[in-house]
Amino acid sequence: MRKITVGIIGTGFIGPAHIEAIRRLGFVEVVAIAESNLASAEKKAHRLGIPKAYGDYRELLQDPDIEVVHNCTPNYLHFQINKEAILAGKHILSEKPLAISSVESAELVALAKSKGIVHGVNFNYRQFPILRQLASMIQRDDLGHIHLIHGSYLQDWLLYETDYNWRLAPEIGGASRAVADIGSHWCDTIQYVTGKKVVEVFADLATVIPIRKKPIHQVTTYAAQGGEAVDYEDEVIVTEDYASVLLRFDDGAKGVFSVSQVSAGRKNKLSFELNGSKRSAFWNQEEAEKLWIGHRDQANEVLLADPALFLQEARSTIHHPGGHNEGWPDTIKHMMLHFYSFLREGKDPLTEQANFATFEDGHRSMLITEAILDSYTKGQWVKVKMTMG
Ligand code: SOE
Repeated sequence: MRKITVGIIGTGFIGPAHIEAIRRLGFVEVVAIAESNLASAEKKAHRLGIPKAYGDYRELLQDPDIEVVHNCTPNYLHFQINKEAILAGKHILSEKPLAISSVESAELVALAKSKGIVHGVNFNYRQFPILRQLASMIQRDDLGHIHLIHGSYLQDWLLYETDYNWRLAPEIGGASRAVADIGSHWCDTIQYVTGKKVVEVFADLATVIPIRKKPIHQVTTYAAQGGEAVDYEDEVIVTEDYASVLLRFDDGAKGVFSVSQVSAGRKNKLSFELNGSKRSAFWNQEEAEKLWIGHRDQANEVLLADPALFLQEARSTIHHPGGHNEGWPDTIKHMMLHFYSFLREGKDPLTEQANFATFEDGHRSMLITEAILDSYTKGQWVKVKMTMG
């Protein structure tokens, strides 16, 4: 069987997670990687068992053996590489944020559509099977009308002043950090599960650690926690460690979420609660196999992820019996499975619904992030623009 061929650009924290997920599919093969220089690309390719290594992503884009490109580079490179990949006729799966501004992301949506390529953004949290189950329950009106949506996304990997990563620097990570990095995931997940859109925001932001000790040499995401020995210099930080955002949804529902990367003990706690006219639901990514369902007139329940307990329409998203829990890497595998099945089945991205986040979702996410920054600057409610590229 001929395999779909892939090139991965960028192999820091997330690139290897893409590679591992792709390898679990069986019908897709990673044939090349590109890094910022040849020596490091060759070293990584050797370690990961990948045949070709490029020291310049443009060489990878010109490789006729590659059909699909994954953009796993730092944020400031997303737009340029996504654009060049589309122009080179490759299908593309990009890391979030899709670009640095909504002007750029709108251009990418329009370009991708004009070339008819398949495009995806790695908003992986919506790929938890139990969230497909919750979305189906909501579609069946099990929760009733959802009035309130609240939650948070908390991490602690930037808690200390000596914690440093390229995401802290606006020229590499973009003007927003915690909101763009993890608030974007929270909003995508909520919108996917409820089917509602965020239309207006009121935000408060804070840089809890205004001066950090920046290592003289670059540190990979999460690597500082491994106790690497490093020399530091002081750097003024302008991107936010924390944000709280009031939300208005398109059907009148209200909500609020907080994000923080300085919350000791919270490793990757994306959680939310939905309060509907019949029931409530609560979910926490760190205990992803459990869905709490709240009642007023009977004992509350906890649904464990199990295909036998899922609604028919959610069953195909879960691949193991109950108790054989799926986690974060599995969501990336599900993302790849949906993306590559779409491609393998020859579906038309212009007319057929994708069951993964596309560039349109990536662009919508950019518009929400920009509205949040704008709201904080102005100290008022700001509407999320509706432009689609
Ligand atoms: C760092 O904050 C990060 O790795 C994000 O960039 C990811 O998207 C998130 O899934 C986990 O945390």
